[in-house]
Amino acid sequence: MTTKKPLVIVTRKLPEVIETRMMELFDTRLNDDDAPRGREGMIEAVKAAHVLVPTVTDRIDKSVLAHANPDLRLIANFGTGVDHIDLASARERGITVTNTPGVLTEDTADMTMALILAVPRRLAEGERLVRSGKWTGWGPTTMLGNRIWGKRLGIVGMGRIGTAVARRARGFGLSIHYHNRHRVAEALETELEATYWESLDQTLARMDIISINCPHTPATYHLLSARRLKLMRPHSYIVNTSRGEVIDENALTRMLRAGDIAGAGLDVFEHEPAINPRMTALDNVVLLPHMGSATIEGRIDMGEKVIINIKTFVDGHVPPDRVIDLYG
Ligand code: 8YV
Repeated sequence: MTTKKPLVIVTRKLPEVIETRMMELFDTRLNDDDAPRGREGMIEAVKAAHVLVPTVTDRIDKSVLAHANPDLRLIANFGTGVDHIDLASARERGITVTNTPGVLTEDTADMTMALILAVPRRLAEGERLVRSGKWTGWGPTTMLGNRIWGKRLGIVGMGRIGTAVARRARGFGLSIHYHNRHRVAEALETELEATYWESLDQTLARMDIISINCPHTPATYHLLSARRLKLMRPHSYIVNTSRGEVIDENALTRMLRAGDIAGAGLDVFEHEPAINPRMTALDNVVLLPHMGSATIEGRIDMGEKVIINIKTFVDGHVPPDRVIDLYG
């Protein structure tokens, strides 16, 4: 660091208590109008900052980092996923990257569970019907959805969030199945009465509901490819609160339109905020604007993690949430 108080550039508006604390601790430049900076804005930011605090809406690729100030030493991401940051380029430039794991696990798992309930039970469709004024009253065969209790939930990615989803889902009578790079600890499998599936193809072919809870990495881009999606059974549902890029969204849209799977609950999209208009036209989907972790408590916890990461780093220590580039 060249100055005692490093110049910290924050790309989006954060909760007030976090911004206030940052202003006290660092020479902080905020974004009061909260407009995403875009590529040119990001270039300007990396040219000036000693510490950059970006979010998922900032693309920090090789070409942006090529403009980085040599004193840019830390990218303290406000969020857990770091797929918008070119970790290899950051490493080459000696820039440390940190994230905010753990504090958004429970909130994201809640939203995942909400989608697991909402899609088979047609929650959003029912709400639209009431608001439309076209509801003519109760009927024994109207608005029938599918029972959740007793069905098989297949969790793809049994990390913190996947595990938290499993704990909730058990309370709703779902049986827990999972696919993961590694089998989880036996004690956890026992607690969750979870069945491990080594083959993703087999998982997709045998489940009633699939929940995507793995991160987006080069290895998981389009993990749910057109071929794999076709393995899912026509009565099955898919929920995604991870990253849109994990699913081939066009292939999923085609399958939903054709009735090749029963429905989808999506909080994330491949080209956010753009969404395939064919997807938004469908009734058998529940679509949310990337709000899985959007609670005020969660955002404050995330901000506190960012502050701790910056402070620790500036004080000359290894920050607690340093991201290790597994693909580097
Ligand atoms: C965040 C998320 O809101 O932390 C993540 O990876 O996906 C979200 O829940 C967002 O990414 C903040 O940058």
